[in-house]
Amino acid sequence: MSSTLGVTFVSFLLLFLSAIQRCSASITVYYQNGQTPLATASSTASSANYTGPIAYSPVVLNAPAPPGASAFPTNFALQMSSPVPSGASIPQNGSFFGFSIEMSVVNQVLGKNASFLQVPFLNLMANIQQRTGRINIRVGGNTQETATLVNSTPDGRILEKDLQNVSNPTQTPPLIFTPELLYMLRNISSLVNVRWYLGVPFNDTSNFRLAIVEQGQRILGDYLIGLQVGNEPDLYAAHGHRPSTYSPQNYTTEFGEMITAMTNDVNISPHTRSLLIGPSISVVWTPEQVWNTDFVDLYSPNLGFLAVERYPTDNCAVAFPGSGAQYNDPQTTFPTFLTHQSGLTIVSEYLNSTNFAQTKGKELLMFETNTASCGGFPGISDSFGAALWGVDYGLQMAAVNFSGALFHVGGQSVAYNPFTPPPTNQSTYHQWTIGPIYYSALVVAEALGPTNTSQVMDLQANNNNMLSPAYGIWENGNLARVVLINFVSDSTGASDISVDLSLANGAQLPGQVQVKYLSAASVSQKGNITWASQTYGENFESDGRPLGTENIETITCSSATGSSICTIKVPAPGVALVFLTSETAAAPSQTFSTTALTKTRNTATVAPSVLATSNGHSGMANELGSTSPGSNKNGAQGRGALVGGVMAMALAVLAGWLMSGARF
Ligand SMILES: *[C@@H]1O[C@H](CO)[C@@H](O)[C@H](O)[C@H]1NC(C)=O
Ligand SMILES: *[C@@H]1O[C@H](CO)[C@@H](O)[C@H](O)[C@H]1NC(C)=O
Ligand SMILES: *[C@@H]1O[C@H](CO)[C@@H](O)[C@H](O)[C@H]1NC(C)=O
Ligand SMILES: *[C@@H]1O[C@H](CO)[C@@H](O)[C@H](O)[C@H]1NC(C)=O
Ligand SMILES: *[C@@H]1O[C@H](CO)[C@@H](O)[C@H](O)[C@H]1NC(C)=O
Ligand SMILES: *[C@@H]1O[C@H](CO)[C@@H](O)[C@H](O)[C@H]1NC(C)=O
Ligand SMILES: *[C@@H]1O[C@H](CO)[C@@H](O)[C@H](O)[C@H]1NC(C)=O
Ligand SMILES: *[C@@H]1O[C@H](CO)[C@@H](O)[C@H](O)[C@H]1NC(C)=O
Ligand SMILES: *[C@@H]1O[C@H](CO)[C@@H](O)[C@H](O)[C@H]1NC(C)=O
Ligand SMILES: *[C@@H]1O[C@H](CO)[C@@H](O)[C@H](O)[C@H]1NC(C)=O
Ligand SMILES: *[C@@H]1O[C@H](CO)[C@@H](O)[C@H](O)[C@H]1NC(C)=O
Ligand SMILES: CC(=O)N[C@H]1CO[C@H](CO)[C@@H](O)[C@@H]1O
Repeated sequence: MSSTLGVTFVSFLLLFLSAIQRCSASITVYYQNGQTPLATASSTASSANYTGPIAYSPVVLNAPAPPGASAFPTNFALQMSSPVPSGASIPQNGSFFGFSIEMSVVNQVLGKNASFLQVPFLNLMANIQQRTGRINIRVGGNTQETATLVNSTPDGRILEKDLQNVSNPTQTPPLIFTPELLYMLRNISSLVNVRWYLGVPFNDTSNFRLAIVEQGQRILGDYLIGLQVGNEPDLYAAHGHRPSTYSPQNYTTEFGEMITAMTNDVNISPHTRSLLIGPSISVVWTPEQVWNTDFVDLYSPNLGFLAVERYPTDNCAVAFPGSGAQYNDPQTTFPTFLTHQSGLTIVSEYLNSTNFAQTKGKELLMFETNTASCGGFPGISDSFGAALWGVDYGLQMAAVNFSGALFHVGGQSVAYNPFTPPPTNQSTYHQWTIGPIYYSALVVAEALGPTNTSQVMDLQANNNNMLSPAYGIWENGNLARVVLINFVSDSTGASDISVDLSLANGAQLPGQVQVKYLSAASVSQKGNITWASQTYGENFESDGRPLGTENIETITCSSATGSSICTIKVPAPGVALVFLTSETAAAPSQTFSTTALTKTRNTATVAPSVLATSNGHSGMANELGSTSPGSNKNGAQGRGALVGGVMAMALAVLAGWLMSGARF
C-alpha cells in the first residue's frame, strides 16, 4: 500500500473515532439469530469502553499459549491414496461454502434497489465465482417469518422494518418488502452467478403468504434454488410463535399444509413446489425426532433439500442481558474454536442424518451457521482464528456428507460477518470490512474447485492431533489437493509444522507442487489476513477486490529415497492449500484489467472482466490487479471504454456506490 493511502487511512480513522464518540451507548439488536428465549432488545458492546457497532469492535484477545513439543509434534508424515479411499465424502459441488443473509439487512448488503447494487458485494462474489463457478446465498432468517410482500412502501424503499410492532420475545421486527427486492436479486444474478434460497413466511399457517413464492418464481426463474419452510421451528415455542406443546409432528403437519396451499395456488409451478427445504431445526429437537415423523417419505417429491441450522455456542448473555443465558467468557471460549475438535463436535450430531439423507436420495444442508449466535464474540468471531475454524469446520462438513453450508451475515450488530458494509451514514467515507469467514470461503472454494466432483476426507493427520488437521480432496477420482491447518499461534517459529506428503502404493507425487497460504501473525489478529499474499485489509478498507500480488509458492519435492516426498511447512498459525497436479498452475484467480468509469469522486471500480465472464464461466488470466492508489493496473483512475455488459455494471456504479481511497 502506498503512503498516500496510509495518510488517507489515518484520516478515516479519525473520522471513525469521532463517529464512534457520537454513537449512543447502546446497540439495538434486531437482527440476531436468537437461540434462547430473550427478554430485552438492547445491549452494550462487551468491550470495556467501546460503544460502536459490534461489527467493528476493537477487542483483541490473547492467543492461547503453544502446547509445547511433547503435545504437538511438528514434523510428521502424511501418506495418501491416489485413488479415492473408502470413507471419502460424496462428490461436493464447488459452491459448497455459501452465505446466509438475514433478510432485514439485504438492503445494506446487496443494494438499495434493483438499479443500485453494492459493487463491493458484487466483487466479493465475483472472487468466489472465479473459483467455483457459482455461489449459493440464502436470504432469510428469523425475519423471514413475518415478512410480507407489498406493492409499495410509503417511502419507496424496497424493505422496511416496522419497529413499533415488535410482537415477540426475539424482538424480530415485522418486515414489509416490495418485488423490487426480488428484482435486485435477479439483477445481481445477471452480473455474478448467485443462486438464491428464499424463506416463505410461516408464522401464520391459516393464512400462508405465498407472494414471495409466486414472485420469486416469476422474477428469479432458475436463480431460485430453494424455499425454506420454517426457520428453526424447534424454537417457535420458546419464542412465543407457537404453543409450548409444539412438536416435530406439528411441524410436519404444518409443512404438509404449506404444500397443500402451494398446490392450490395456480401461480406456483410444480417445479417451484419441488424446491422446499426443511426442517431447519436448531438444537431443541434432534433431527431424528423430525425424520421419525416420516417427514421425508411423506413429502419427498416436494423436498429440494433437507436442512439443519447450528451455531456451536452463543453470546446471548451479552447481546440480551437479563435473558438468563449463561455467560460465555470470550477469552476462555477462544481456544474452543482453535481446534479440530470444534468441527468434529458440531458434525457428530448429524452423522446419522447425512447417512439418512443419502438413503433417501436427498442432500442435507447446514442452512445457517457461524461462530456463535446472538452476534458472535468480538475478539473470536472477527479474528484470524475464526478463519482457520471456518476452513476446518467447512471442510469437516464436506467430509461427512453435508452438501452445503451457509455462513450467516447479520449486519452491524454482529461480530461474525464474512463481509460488512459501512454504517449507512458512513458510506461516503468508509469502505467495507471483510471478516475472517470470507477468507475461509475463498480457501474452501479453491480447495473444492469448480468441477463438482471433489470428494473430501479428514486425514486424521499427525496421529489425529486436534491442532493440525488435514484434508485430502479427490477430484474426478484422483487426489488433487491437500489442505493442512495449523491452529497453534507461536511467533517463535517453534510450532510451525513440516509435513512430509507422499503417495501410497508406490504412486509418485510430481517433482514439484504449488502451495497457497492463508496467513496472519497470530490467531487473535484482526484484519490484514492474507490468502496467497493478498488481503482485503482492515476495517473499512475494502471495495471487494484483493489488494496486492498473488503469491503461489512452488515446493520442490525430493525423490532421494526412490519415492517422492513433498515437505510442506505450515506456519503457526496458518493454512496451506497444496495443489498436487499440474493443472494447479491455472489455480483460479481474477483479473480486473479494465475500469468502469464514473464522474463521481471516490467511486468504486468494477471489473468488466467479471461481467464478461459472469454466470459460471471461470478461467480468467492468472493475474491479479492491485487496488492501491497510484497503480493504474486496477485503480479507479482509469477511463476505460465501456463495452458490452459493462454498461449494466456501470449503471450500478453510476448509481453511486462511493468508496474512499481512489483519486481522480
Ligand atoms: C450514524 O447513525 C447512527 C445511528 O443512527 C448515529 O448514532 C451516529 O451518530 C451517526 N454517525 C454519523 C457520523 O452521523
Ligand atoms: C473504561 O471504563 C472504565 C469503567 O467502566 C473506566 O474505569 C476506565 O477508565 C475507562 N477507560 C478508558 C480508556 O476510558
Ligand atoms: C435506487 O436507490 C438509489 C439510492 O438510494 C436512488 O438514488 C434511486 O433513486 C433508487 N432507484 C429507484 C428506481 O428507486
Ligand atoms: C404473521 O405476520 C404477519 C405480518 O407481520 C401479521 O400480520 C400476522 O398477524 C401474523 N400472524 C400470526 C398468526 O402471528
Ligand atoms: C400439535 O399436534 C397435536 C396432536 O395432533 C394437536 O392436538 C395440537 O393442536 C397441535 N398443535 C398445534 C400448534 O398445531
Ligand atoms: C438414525 O436416524 C434414523 C431415522 O431417524 C433412526 O431410525 C435411527 O434410529 C437413527 N440412528 C441412530 C444411531 O441415531
Ligand atoms: C459419506 O458418504 C460416503 C458415500 O456414501 C460414505 O462412504 C462415507 O462413509 C460417508 N461418510 C460419513 C462420515 O458418513
Ligand atoms: C450440486 O449440483 C448438482 C448439479 O450438478 C445439483 O443437482 C445439486 O442440487 C447441487 N447441490 C447443491 C447443494 O447446490
Ligand atoms: C456444478 O453444479 C452446478 C449446480 O450446483 C451447475 O450449475 C454447474 O454447471 C456444475 N458444474 C459442472 C462443471 O458440472
Ligand atoms: C495492517 O496492514 C497495514 C498496512 O500494511 C498496517 O499499517 C497495519 O498496522 C496492519 N494492521 C495489523 C493489525 O496488522
Ligand atoms: C434491474 O431491474 C430492473 C427492474 O427493477 C430492470 O428494469 C433493469 O433492467 C434491471 N437491470 C439490469 C442491469 O439487469
Ligand atoms: C400491522 C400493525 O400491527 N401495525 C401497528 C403498528 O404499531 C402502530 C403503533 O403502535 C399501530 O398503530 C399499528 O396498527
